[in-house]
Formats: sequence, structure tokens, C-alpha cells
Amino acid sequence: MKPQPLTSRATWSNLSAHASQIRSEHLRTLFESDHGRAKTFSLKACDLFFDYSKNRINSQTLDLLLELAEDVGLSQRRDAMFAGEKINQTENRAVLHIALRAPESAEILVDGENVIPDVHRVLRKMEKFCDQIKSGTWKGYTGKPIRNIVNIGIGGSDLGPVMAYEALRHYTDRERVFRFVSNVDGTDFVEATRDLDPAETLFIVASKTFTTQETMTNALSARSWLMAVAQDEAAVAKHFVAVSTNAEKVAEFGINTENMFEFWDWVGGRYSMTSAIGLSNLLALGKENFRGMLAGFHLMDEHFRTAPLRENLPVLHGLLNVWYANFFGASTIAVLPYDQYLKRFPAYLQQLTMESNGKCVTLGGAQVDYQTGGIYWGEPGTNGQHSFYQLIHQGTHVIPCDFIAFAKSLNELSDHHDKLTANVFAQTEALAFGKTEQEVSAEGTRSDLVPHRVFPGNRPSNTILCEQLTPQVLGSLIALYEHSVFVQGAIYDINPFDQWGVELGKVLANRILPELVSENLPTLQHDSSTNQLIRMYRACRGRSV
Ligand code: G6Q
Repeated sequence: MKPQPLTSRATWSNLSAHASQIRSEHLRTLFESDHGRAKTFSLKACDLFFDYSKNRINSQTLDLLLELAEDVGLSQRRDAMFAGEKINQTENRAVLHIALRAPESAEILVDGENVIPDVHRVLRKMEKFCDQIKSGTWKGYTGKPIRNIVNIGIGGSDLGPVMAYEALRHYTDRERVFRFVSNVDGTDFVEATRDLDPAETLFIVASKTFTTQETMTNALSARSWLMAVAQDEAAVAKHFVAVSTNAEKVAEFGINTENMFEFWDWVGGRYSMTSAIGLSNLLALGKENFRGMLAGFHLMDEHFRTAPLRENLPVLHGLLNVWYANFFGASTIAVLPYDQYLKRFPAYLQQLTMESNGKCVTLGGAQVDYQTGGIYWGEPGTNGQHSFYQLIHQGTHVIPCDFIAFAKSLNELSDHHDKLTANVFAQTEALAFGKTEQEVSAEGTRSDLVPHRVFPGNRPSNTILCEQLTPQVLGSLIALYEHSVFVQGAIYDINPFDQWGVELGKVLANRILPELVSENLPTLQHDSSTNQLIRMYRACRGRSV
């Protein structure tokens, strides 16, 4: 039976009607009229304290959002994912990143087979490899131990590992150098390797398909870089390992499949950092910290799977995003971590959220008539305060914000951390309550300046406060967003696990490449703009036009 279209559901219209009432209420009044508000609208799960009281909601809003969630069958959809059903319908695949961090005693079946033993077999293989690198028993072609690790991958095979490496840098092995190469722009490879000794460098070629143009191009350049000094094909085995689902292509590249760490088609690229794609993280963090991160993911998975919807952090987080996107016209969400180590977290989230929910067609193939996945962006605090926060405070857009803060710094330095924290709390307060005309005038402000100095307030935010940034907390934080994305996708009745939109650009690039490099100018059959750009490029490169 076809599901009822979202916007014709009573639960949706109830929210619309409710939104038109609550839009006129100010957070000031909501807080004044309920002194227990902060307590009512906050929750602690998996060591993450989630204060969502500075949102434009009341208890009725929550009731209605949860009714919508029930109505679209959120719990059943979630259970289907955890049960290994092929919920990625357009690719006919199960979606089981949650299996990658499940304990060895768990049982999750795909096509009648329990996938957990395989997950742990690969994890142990990764750990054994890590021991060999750390102990120096794995040697480069000259007999030197490995000191530099370069991960070559892009998208889901890069963003998670690089984000986690930066986020957990405090815990990493400082004896070794870790670099990440993703862009097909040669500058990325050249800058990442310019100060490295090939004899001490290991490349991890991370690619689910092992056919991605950027990654294969970088991997071939890495091989030439090594060969230029090693001059012996046998060196490849000592300096390249692969992470992939495609053993055939790995072997074709010349990497011994014994040095391949596998994962499976039920792991989506952007959900793959807890698979062997995280090998560089394991090498950087060591076994205990890597397992700690997996444990954090698993804690949040279990919370999402078992907590009642009303007390379920990813559910509340996802529903709040829907609330603003669809009932307040908010098209972007700012993620603002007040921790320098999380500087790549917004970039990572951009792929997770936007590649997942940037869809305009329902699971049944109908065009949606509502806004889907929001635009995620952000920068670490306090830097953003001195640039784009102006627009969040006084601009015309509604931009819900996620502030992420930690009570203890990993680098206590005089009073830096107290100042950092004062800033994050101040921002959430200023956004919510603003500054009224009366308050501005009472400060003796010149009357013509008053309107410029008024802060309307009523700008929503969540605050996620944790004790300290640990591998476990990072795992839980990432899993929170993974599952929030799932919740939003379920409400929108779209498939968050495919990415057909990425394909067109890849196909067109492959078509244009020969037109750029061929000796003679081929007949160009693009539009006049693309033809012009191709000609100009060829001319600049000294090729015939
Ligand atoms: C992620 C996407 C995409 C993918 C890259 C790299 O969900 O599918 O970002 O991760 O295109 O793909 P490979 O790992 O196959 O090289």
C-alpha cells in the first residue's frame, strides 16, 4: 500500500496549525512563563547533555512532532535498519553501519548470514597490522620502519578519517606523521608528500569501489613517487595497503589482497568510518582509543534503538530540524563546535547530512512538495563570532544552531577555556533573548542608532555539552548525527542511503577529459559556454584549437 503523502497527513497539518500560533511567541515569554523549562527540554544520553530548551517549541510542539514520527512509522523504519532489511531500496542493500560497532556477541543477518563474525575478523586483522607498524616488524623496502601514513581516498573514504584524526589528535601517536590526500588536484598529493621519505611511507588506498577517478589517480601518482626512488615493483607490497570491497581491482592495482582490509556493500561511503576505512584512525589512535570510539558509536546506536522516542536524542534532534526546515522556512543549520579539534566536524557533517537527505523524490518515486535535507555548515567557535554570526543574530534568515561545548579542555592554558565557554553560553543566550529597544535606549543610545543595536532574539539553538572530548564521546556525537539524518529521512520518506546525484558530474568529467587532452581539437558538442571554456583551456595549455 502506498504511504499517505506527508503533507496530506493530519499529523502534518496539526503541526502547521500549531506553528502559526507559536511563531508569534518569543523565547523570552516561553522562559518567563515556565521556570522549569531548561529541565523539561533537556536530556542526557551517552555522556552528551542535550539542552534544547532554547528552541521555539512548547510541550505541545513535542507531542505533535512525536505524533508525526509515529504516523510515518519511524520506529518500524529504525527497527528495519537494525534488523538488516534492505532499506536502501534503490541500491537493493541493507544499511548496517551499526553492525560495524556491535559487540562480537551480537547477531545481525543479511541474506540469512550473520555479519558480525566478519566485522570482528577484519577488526582483528586491522589491529594485527597496527601492531606490526607500531613494533616496526612491518618494514619498508629498505628495511626502515614506517613513520609516515598517507590515506588516499575521497568523500566517504576521506572525510570521516580526516575529521576523526583532527578531532582526536590529542590522543594520537605523535611519533608518526599522518596525512590525507583526497583531491585530484595534484597540489594535494605534492604538498602532502613533499617532506616525506618514500622508504618510510605507507599509503592506505581507501576506496569502496576502487574505481574512483580521484583516488586511483592519486594512488598511481603515489606508486610513481615510490618507484622513482625504489625502482623495484616489489616495493609496492611494502608501501601500499588497500581498504575496499573490490578485491579484483585491488589485485589489478598490484596490491596483494592479503594486505587488503575489506568491508561490505551494506556500508555506505559516508557511513563507513567505523569500518576498515578507519584504518588510518586505528594507526593514529591505537587499539584502545579506536575501540573506545567504536564503543561511543555503539552506545548511541543502542540509545537510538531502545530509548522511547520522547527521550531519544537523535529522534528529538532530527525532529527539531524538520520543525524549522518545514514550519519556519529555515534552509540552513549551523553547527558550531567550541573546540578547535572539531574544526573538520562541520565539513564531515556536510557530506553526512547533505548527501544523505539532499533528495527530491520519495521512496515511492514521487516528487516531494516539501523541503528536505537542510544545508549544514559551520566553523569552530569563537572564530565564527567574528565573521558570520552577525547574520545569525540580526539577519533575516532563521538559522537554527547546534552549539557543541566541552566542560574540560584537553589543553588547559591559563584561563582560555573559561573564556571559550563564556563565549558559547553567551551566544546561545544572546540568540534566544536578544536585546530589546527599551534595553538599548536605556543604555543612552542615540535614538537614530537604536534600531541598529536591537537584537530581535528568538533565534533557536541546541547546546550539546559534554565533559571532555574523548574517543568515546566523539563516537557518540557522530552517531547522534547519523541517526538524526535517519530520522529526518524517515519523516521525508526519502532514501538517505543512495547518492545518484553524485553520478552525473562523474560521467560528464569522463566525457570532457579526452576533449581536453586529445592532440587535435575534437568536434565539441556541448553548449556554447562549455565549448568556449574547453577551447580556452586547450589554448592556454598549448593544444590545438
Ligand atoms: C558516500 C559517497 C561518496 C564515496 C566517494 C568515494 O557515501 O558514496 O562520497 O564515498 O565517492 O568512493 P569510493 O570509496 O568508492 O572511492
